Amino acid sequence: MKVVHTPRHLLHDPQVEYESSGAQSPFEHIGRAEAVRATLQADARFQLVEPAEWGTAPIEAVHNPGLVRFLAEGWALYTAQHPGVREVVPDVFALAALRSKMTPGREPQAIGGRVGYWCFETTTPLTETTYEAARGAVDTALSATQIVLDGARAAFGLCRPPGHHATADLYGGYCFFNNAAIAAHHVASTTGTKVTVLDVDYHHGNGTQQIFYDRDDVQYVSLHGDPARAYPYSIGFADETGTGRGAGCNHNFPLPERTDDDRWIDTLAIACERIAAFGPSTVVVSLGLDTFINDPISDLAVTTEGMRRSGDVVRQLGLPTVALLEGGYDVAALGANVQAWLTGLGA
Ligand code: OKP
Ligand code: ZN
Repeated sequence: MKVVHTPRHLLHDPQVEYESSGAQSPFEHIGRAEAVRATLQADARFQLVEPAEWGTAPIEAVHNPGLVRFLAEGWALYTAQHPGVREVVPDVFALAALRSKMTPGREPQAIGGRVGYWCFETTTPLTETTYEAARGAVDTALSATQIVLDGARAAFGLCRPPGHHATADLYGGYCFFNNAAIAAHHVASTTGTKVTVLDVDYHHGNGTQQIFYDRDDVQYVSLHGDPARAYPYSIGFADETGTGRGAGCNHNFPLPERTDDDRWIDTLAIACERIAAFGPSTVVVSLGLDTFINDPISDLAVTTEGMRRSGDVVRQLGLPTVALLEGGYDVAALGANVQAWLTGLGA
C-alpha cells in the first residue's frame, strides 16, 4: 500500500496549548507523525511517496477563502503587534450569539479580533510556519486520494496536522484545514459520484459533519465518544441526521466510556451497513487511533487487535478506500495501531 508523507508537518511544532484553564505541552506534536512514518517505513508492505502540490483551489472549494487568508497571514500580523509571541491563540471569540437580533457579523479589522473570528477554541496554536504544515497535510490527503482514483484499492495519507474538527469557516481542535472533507469533495466534484466519510476518531468530526450536512452526495458516518462527556461537546449526537437534500445522510454513533473491541466492531458493522445502503464510489476514512485503550486523552478501550479488525470490517465493503490520519496520542503505540488498521484494510 502506498503511504503519502511529507516532512512539511515538522513546520507545525507548537510548544504550548491552553486546555482545562491551563497551559500544557501539546498532545498533538511532531513525534506522532514521526512514529507512524518510522513504523510503516520499516514494513516492506508500505511504500512511502511524497505528495504533489495541489494549491489552494481544492481548499477553497470547501473552506471560506477568508479562513485560508487568515491562516496564511495571521501569525505575522499578530506578532507585529505582540513581539515575542510564538504561539498565537485567541482570547476573544466572535460567537454568533453576541449579535443575536442583529445583522450577521463581519470579519473584525483588528488582528486580535480576527483570531477569535476564525478559531473556535484554545488548543490549536498558530505558529510562524503552521500554514505551510497545514497545506502539506492537504496535499498529502489529495495525493493519497489520487492514488485511489487512479485505481489502487487503498492508500494512506499520513496527514498532520489533523483535519476533522475544522469547519467551512473555523479552525480548532488541533485542525486547520479539513483534510478528509477536502479529499471527499474532490472525489465527489471531479467524478460526479457519491462519497462516504467514515470517521473512526474518538472525537466527533464536527467540521466534516458541518461541511456536508446539507449535501446528498457526501455521506458522513461517525463513531465517537458521546458528546455528552467528550469533546467537541456540542455536536455529534445521534439525532443529527442532516438537513435539506442532506436529510438522512449523516449518521452519528455516540459510544459510552470503556467501549471494548466487540462493541466497537459491532457498531462499526452497523455503520458499514449504512455506507453500503448509500452506495458510494469511494470511502474516505478519518483514521483516528485515539479510541485506543491507553490513549491519554480518551476513554474507549479498543486494542491493537481491534484496530486490525476495524480495518478488516471496512475492507469487506469492497470499496476503494483512502485512509487519512486524524488523532491518536499514545505515541508509543501509534505506529503499531496504524499498521494494524491498514493490515486489516489489506496493506
Ligand atoms: C483532535 B482529534 C478535552 C479537550 C480536548 C482538543 C482535542 C482535539 C482532538 N478536555 N482538546 O479529534 O484527535
Ligand atoms: Zn480525536
